[in-house]
Amino acid sequence: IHPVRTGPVVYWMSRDQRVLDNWALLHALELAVERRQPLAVLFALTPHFPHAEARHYAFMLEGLREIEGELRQLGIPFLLRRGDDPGETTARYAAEVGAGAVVCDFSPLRFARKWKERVAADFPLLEVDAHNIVPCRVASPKLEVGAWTLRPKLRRQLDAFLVEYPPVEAPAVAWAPFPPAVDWDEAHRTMGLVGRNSYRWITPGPRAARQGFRRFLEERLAGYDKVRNDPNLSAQSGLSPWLHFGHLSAQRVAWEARFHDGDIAAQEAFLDELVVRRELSENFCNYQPAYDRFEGFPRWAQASLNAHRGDKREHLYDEARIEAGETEDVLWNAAQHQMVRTGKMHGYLRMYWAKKLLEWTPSPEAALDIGLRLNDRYELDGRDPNGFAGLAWSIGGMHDRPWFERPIFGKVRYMSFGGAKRKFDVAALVAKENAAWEAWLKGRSNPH
Ligand code: FAD
Ligand code: FO1
Repeated sequence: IHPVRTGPVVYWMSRDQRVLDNWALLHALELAVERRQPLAVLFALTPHFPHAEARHYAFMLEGLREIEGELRQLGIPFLLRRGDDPGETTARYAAEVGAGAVVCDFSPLRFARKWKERVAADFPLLEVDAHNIVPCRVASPKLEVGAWTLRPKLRRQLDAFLVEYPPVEAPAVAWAPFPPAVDWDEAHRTMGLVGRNSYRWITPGPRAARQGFRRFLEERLAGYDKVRNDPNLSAQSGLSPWLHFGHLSAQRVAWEARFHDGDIAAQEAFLDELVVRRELSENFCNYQPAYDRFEGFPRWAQASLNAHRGDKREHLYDEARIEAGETEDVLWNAAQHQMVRTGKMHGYLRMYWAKKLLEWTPSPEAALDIGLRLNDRYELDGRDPNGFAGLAWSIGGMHDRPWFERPIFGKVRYMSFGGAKRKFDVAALVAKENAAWEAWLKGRSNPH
């Protein structure tokens, strides 16, 4: 670990892509002011982000463009540097400007840790958990078994961390000379991106994220607890893409939702998802090195799935057929098409969708691999700890308890078509999605 040196401060932004409500940026600013140094914000863009597709990059770059503008108003330069390895890119930039310290945000994912090791080898690197309300390592020092073990720990610490953010102020020492503005058209071109954000239902960037959250708070939070599991209703918040890219701070969302007048049961249910479930996913990826493998499942689930490896599978589909959404299960196909078409599958369907993969593939390993690949390729909020935890929950009983033993699943909780029919109007969902899918396919083959 290198002590902070004399030299400019660099905030290496990666996961928390926003100016307001960002503890990592606030810390970098504080350091710069304290040491009478200028501050720059760097984003190290890699074309090799695992499973990221052009439409994810387009969404992200539009958000970054807004961020560059906000920073310029504060007199803070924003640099977009491209390179295969963000750790290398950042170390190179830090050397170029003679950085005294690099501040970065937190991610529990393997590749992000490796990037950081590269920077920390040569520079003082200060990591600030700007993504979680109770910082991941403070919330718990170990892998938690389930929401029931993490929840009381978070409750005890929440009042200390769920606070209002201070404002972001311009640094005292200006960066000179101020670097030229980013050429965003060139950035899109070099990443091979054609056009801008292609999602019709969501606008990228912190401003749209704050507006989207406000609308949810005023119009849809009441009743969330009762209807969030019905995929025919737009009852979920729709915040996950903005939370994933850091356009919106979970702490801001929790702070405002907690003090919003109205439906207490709805508030509690929403905060349980946003705070407990989300931070449980971070805990899983941070403390379970095998967060994307069978070996990361709890021991009872591994043993039980092992005992059922030889069970007969009624249908075995190859990945292409699964990806095309051409199985015998109309609900599953609708869920898959919803994900491919919109980049966001409803939360209830995600569980059903992942569990079916266990029935239709030769092994739990194959189910997990295909599930992660499709989730990350198609979900706008994919490539996130929530995805790793969601798949490990569905296929491997992570954060769940053993259920009654049955074929293939062993003691891992099972979900059936019949169960879905009892919860919501499956026929209506399938009809609606099929119509939307046909229209979408037509639009793709004839864009004009
Ligand atoms: P809301 O219901 O409005 O919830 C608000 C926020 O709470 C979400 O944005 C999210 O941050 C958090 N949250 C809600 N449910 C969960 C949950 N089960 N676990 C952790 N956090 C939760 N979420 C992702 O963000 N990215 C993924 O790639 C992802 N993949 C999943 C895969 C599977 C198989 C499963 C079962 C779940 C997955 N989830 C994932 C979790 C959850 O389904 C989504 O976060 C949620 O549907 C997003 O929609 P929303 O923002 O409208 O949710
Ligand atoms: N972060 C980066 O620092 N550089 C990137 O090039 C980058 C690309 C990217 C693409 C898709 C996506 O979903 C996220 C992306 N991120 C990128 C941000 C990313 O969320 C976090 O750095 C990781 O999730 C770490 O947890």
